[in-house]
Amino acid sequence: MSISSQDARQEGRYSFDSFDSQLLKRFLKEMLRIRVFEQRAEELTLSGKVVGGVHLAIGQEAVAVGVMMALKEEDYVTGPHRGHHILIAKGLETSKLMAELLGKETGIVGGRGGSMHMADASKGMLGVNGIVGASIVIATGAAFTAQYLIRDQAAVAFFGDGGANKGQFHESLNMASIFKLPAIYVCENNQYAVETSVEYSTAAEHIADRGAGYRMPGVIVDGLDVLDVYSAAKEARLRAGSGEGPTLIEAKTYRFKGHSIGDLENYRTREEVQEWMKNDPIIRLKLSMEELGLLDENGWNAMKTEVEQEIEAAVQFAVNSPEPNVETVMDHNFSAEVTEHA
Ligand SMILES: Cc1ncc(C[n+]2csc(CCOP(=O)(O)OP(=O)(O)O)c2C)c(N)n1
Repeated sequence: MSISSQDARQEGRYSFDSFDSQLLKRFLKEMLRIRVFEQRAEELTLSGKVVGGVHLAIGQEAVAVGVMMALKEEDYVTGPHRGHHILIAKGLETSKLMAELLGKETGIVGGRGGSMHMADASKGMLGVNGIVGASIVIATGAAFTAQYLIRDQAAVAFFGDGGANKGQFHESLNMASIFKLPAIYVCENNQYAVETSVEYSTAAEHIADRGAGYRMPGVIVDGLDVLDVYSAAKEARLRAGSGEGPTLIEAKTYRFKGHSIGDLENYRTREEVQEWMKNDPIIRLKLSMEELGLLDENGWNAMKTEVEQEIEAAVQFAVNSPEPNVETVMDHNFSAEVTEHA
């Protein structure tokens, strides 16, 4: 099910006029950076240069960008296995992310994590990871830390509709609510968990409806509309910062590509994919900006060229970087100290 931005505007959830053109250009450029990064990541994977599994978020760019633009830089973020869009929107360098994909020494975690295990705690990015549901628990812990240390920080968990059906979701939302933690739970409902559709796996009509069970707002946004996502995230961040507690945001979105590269996609029709692609979040914002005279052909081409050059430089950096030194292969994998209990 899709909710169009037309609906969002008619319902008065946001007004296009309240956004200045510079901010709109930033939304557009950030989404484009993610898209081009992902397209190159796909090519590199198909040509055998990438180590490990890769899950693309092409189509889901608006969720990460909309949420991140509403946050403070120091806020904590966690994400699931499908996380390139989240990492880029959080401000991690595309060159280090690309090098990590290729398993290189210069990668964001020294080439040890690959696509599914990237992090940079110095930037509040506590990591994406391959355990479905884990991002929810880690962000809840981070929100607890922020509250305990009386820091003006919020913690955001991104997870999929599959993640929302794990026990961790329920335990975390309950705890966050009773403690009024500064947490924001962002469910990227891209309609499938591997091959299982959300209609089959999920009893609730909307995952957002579960917010009521934990006495927190459950907000549905059009996940293909960056401004709708941003508006809801801004409100959630205000709630978190003013001690009102957590918010659950369900972004109705779609992954335009398969679950991972190589997925045969037998579980959905081409027509269904094409229908959703008509709402491509990048094209939609571009067209709206053009209609309003905020972007012209030259502006768009200049933006595209700049983004393509950045990502091409990231690819070159990654390709030309050294492999990790085999002597150090065990470093950073295990805790240096283990406390033994009797
Ligand atoms: C705890 C756990 N169970 C199962 C898996 C296998 N698995 C990997 S991705 C995935 C589906 C996740 O779906 P969703 O949360 O909707 O995210 P999406 O892939 O749609 O982005 C599953 C079941 C896993 N990685 N971790």
